[in-house]
Amino acid sequence: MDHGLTAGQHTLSEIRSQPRAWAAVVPAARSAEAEWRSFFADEESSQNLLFGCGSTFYLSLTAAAVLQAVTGQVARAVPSSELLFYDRAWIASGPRIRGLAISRSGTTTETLRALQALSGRDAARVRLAAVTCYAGTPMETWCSPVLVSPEGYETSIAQTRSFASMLVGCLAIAGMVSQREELLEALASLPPIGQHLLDEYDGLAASLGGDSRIARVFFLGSGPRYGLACEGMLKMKEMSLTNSEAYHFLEFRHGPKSMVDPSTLVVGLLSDAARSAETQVLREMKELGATLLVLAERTDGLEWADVVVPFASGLPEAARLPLYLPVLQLLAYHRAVSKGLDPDAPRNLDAVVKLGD
Ligand code: F1P
Repeated sequence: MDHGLTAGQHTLSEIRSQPRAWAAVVPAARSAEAEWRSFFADEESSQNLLFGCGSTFYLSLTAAAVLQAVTGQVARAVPSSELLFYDRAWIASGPRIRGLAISRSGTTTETLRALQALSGRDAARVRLAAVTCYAGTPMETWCSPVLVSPEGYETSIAQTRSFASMLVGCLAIAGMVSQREELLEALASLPPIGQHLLDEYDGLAASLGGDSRIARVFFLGSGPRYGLACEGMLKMKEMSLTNSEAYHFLEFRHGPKSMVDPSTLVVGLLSDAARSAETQVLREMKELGATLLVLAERTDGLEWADVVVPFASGLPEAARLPLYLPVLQLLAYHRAVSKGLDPDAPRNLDAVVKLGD
């Protein structure tokens, strides 16, 4: 298949322009600071449910982990469809419900139906808000406030700039609700660091992505990084049709490591809190023959890894989360192109899943 120079042009330009979208979403969130603080005001015990589909479910996993960690409020992430079919497994009967729907398009049927179902419960006990990339979508029927990532919109099917900018938006919401000014300031300082990662590590992503010895990829992440590991896995599948899976770091020893051999790439999204336990897992996988790509704030003590991407941001750990994304997205993009695939046209996929009646 020859796609000439145009294969993946939308995807690549969206990946490369994401720092601008990160910059734009922080003031957009802050322009409704009072509304977001009041939405999450904990005058009575409430459960926070964050939901979406595909990428935006994975974003919900990361955002819920951060929201609970910084606010102390209970927050769970759930696929939108689960709220439709198994609501009792996810929703407790006592506390009030705060639902945060996350959807790039604002038109995914399962997410709209989940909003409709939640709004049909005891209205006094349910409040709904949304994070999206488009204004004026059907989600706004049920949600207030709505954070629109001003430059998150995309032509591509696979989410890249949209996902990362909505992540920055969710982190800004967590920062506003917890009144952590240092988190908000750190988010505002992310764009040049993201730009540096895009410029500096594109070649590395191209050489690793073009390595034809690699047959499968595992993404490992703990805490809020697990949702990002899942998103890395999804990009690899959607764009490059590569077998890929995501695990919490130490879960990888409990069975999945049996798949590791010299045709395996293991991508480690290192944390600060669990760094030593996580690096131990990676070292063991190296001994089993895997190639290792490690993303971390610092490079010290990682000399044994094949490739290390250091952030060197000096930012608080929660603010660093978007920095894992550019290299993971470039890796999937370059692997797709090296396999002769067009990342702009993933097999069997539509940008939005719309269901009939
Ligand atoms: C979510 C989503 C994408 C996926 C696919 C279909 O849409 O599932 O994650 O890549 O293209 O849509 P949205 O609700 O966030 O718009």
